[in-house]
Amino acid sequence: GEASAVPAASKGSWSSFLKSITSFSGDLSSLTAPPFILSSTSLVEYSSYWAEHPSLFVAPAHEQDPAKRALLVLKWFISTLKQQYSSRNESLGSEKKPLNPFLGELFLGRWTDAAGTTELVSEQVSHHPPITAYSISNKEHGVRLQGFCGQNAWISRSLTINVKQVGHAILHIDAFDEDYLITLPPLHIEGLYSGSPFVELEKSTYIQSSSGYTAKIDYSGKGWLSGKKNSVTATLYPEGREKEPLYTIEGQWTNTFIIKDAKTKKEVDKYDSRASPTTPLTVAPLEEQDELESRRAWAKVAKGIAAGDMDVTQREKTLIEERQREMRRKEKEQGREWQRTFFTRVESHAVFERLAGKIGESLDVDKTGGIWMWDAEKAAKAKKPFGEQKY
Ligand code: HCR
Repeated sequence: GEASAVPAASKGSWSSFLKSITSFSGDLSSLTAPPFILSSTSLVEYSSYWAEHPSLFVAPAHEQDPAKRALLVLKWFISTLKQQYSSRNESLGSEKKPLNPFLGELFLGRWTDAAGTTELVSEQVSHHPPITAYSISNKEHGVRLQGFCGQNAWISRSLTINVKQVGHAILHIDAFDEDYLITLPPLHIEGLYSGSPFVELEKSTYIQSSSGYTAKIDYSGKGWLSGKKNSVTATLYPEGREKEPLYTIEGQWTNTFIIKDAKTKKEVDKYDSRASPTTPLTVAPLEEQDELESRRAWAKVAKGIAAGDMDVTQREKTLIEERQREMRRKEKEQGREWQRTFFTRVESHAVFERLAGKIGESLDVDKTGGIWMWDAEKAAKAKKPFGEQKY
């Protein structure tokens, strides 16, 4: 069979883990995985994957032609996939199980580079179901991304974890007062048997712009159409005219993809992830962080994981969980709800509704605990990252 990446001492716990998940379905955070597959990074940090190339993120704001602008949005989106879905394989050797964020957990930071300052605010807005909301903005270029997401999972017989993402993201470009609704790809986790899990994307997603363009992105892996892992193809077309594409994209989201003019079949642009280093995110030093900030809150757990000390890890995790349970109990008793720092639950979302209809997308508020919107008033009251105030 496959070569195993499971450390000798963990073979037993890995096979009982595999046995335990065969009947699993629902909330992935409830899985208890063996220590060697645990990551010390909280899921609330994953929102940062959207903008590790700030220059690609802001580029559409400077394109006058609306079709080319939509193409730049599509190019940026595909460039984020490698960060989102395969960066842990590169940095940690395989996909790992992230820490399960507590309600109210924050991850704040900024990228400073040629694109100026791009700010990240990520907040765990719901615990049951687990939902993360985020806002990423670059004021100088007038670009912001807002969204929220959660995951529903089930295991298939071949020991594959299937994950459906719930939620969406909306990119807004001030200069053109334009919105782009971005849907999130279904994925599955392969390599569980050999203890080296990795993500493959599947099916398709859309980017629908308020300016009348639709991008359809198709994902496939090894053994499928192209036979290559992490394959992606996409077309950009005027809304409602899928058969008349303006641009096509083909390649692998983990390394290169080529953009062609659909009529002339000539290459107009390409992207090579290996030639596009990411800008590191700056996060405040632990001692300056608020208690709700992820790395500060999980510091002791992270230390336990790094040291391979499961007693410390478990003890510190339990402390956080018990404190959370106590807070929920008090809130219930007093008939109030935890106040989110940056986001608010709303009844409807006009931009989403306007664009979603065009691509057959709908909101499933049961699965996302509501519709989560950036709340400018709350944000103004919240402290800012770095400088005199904390966040
Ligand atoms: C499924 C996953 C947690 C969720 C991660 C999400 C969907 C989160 C939102 C990001 O924008 C994109 C994203 C990327 C990740 O690939 C995806 C994770 C992959 C694995 C992880 C599981 C909870 C881990 C299961 C445990 C196994 C490895 C033993």
